[in-house]
Amino acid sequence: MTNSPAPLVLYYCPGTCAFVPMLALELAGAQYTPHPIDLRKGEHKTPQYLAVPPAGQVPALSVGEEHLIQLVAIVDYLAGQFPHAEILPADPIARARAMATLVWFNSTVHATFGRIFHPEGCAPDEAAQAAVRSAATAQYARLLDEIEARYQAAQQAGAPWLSGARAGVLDAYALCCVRWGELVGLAAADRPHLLAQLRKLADEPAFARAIAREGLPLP
Ligand SMILES: N[C@@H](CCC(=O)N[C@@H](CS)C(=O)NCC(=O)O)C(=O)O
Repeated sequence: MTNSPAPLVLYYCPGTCAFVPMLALELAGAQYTPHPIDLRKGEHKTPQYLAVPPAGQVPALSVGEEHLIQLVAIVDYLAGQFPHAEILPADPIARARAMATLVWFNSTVHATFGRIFHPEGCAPDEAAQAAVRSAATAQYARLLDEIEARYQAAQQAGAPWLSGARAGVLDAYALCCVRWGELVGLAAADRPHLLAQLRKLADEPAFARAIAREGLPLP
């Protein structure tokens, strides 16, 4: 076990993108307290939680008295704090490439689900919301192709995982997005290669721990 200088508390909800920093903590062998926040019950909008990370979303990571939000920033913090775990590559170019993929998941693929699950944030009336959801769903279908293509490209370059030789945060984000796709009828079932690869994540010890903690099945 590796000790961080300050106690770490990860605020998460099973099935959300908080799985990505949870995986980073597990890769690091960090001591942390997982603090579940039930989004369906609205626990992320309670005054108690809003007082912790002002955004009212998961993930959030408390580091002693400090509160970090935004998945990319949390992963970057953990990568710096636990260099032995190689949460992000040490080589600057490889790290920049990994960050580019992490940001692509966060700002493009994940953001698409924001419009699928909450079109009311983009359009005032129901017809317009249906159009937003439909367009975003079609966009995710194309992005799912790209996720699969990125796995193929990685494997052609000799790496089994998006994160390289060992499965990591990029693969965790891919898993999250593929799971969300299932919820909107865009399962990866017709992509047997991608599905088989993601199912192998259960054999990776850090993933196995995070998956067990969430209590959710793989796609
Ligand atoms: N940009 C944020 C997005 C976080 C986010 O979208 N979290 C979702 C769960 S995956 C959430 O908390 N949704 C509830 C809400 O926004 O009210 C990040 O990268 O941390």
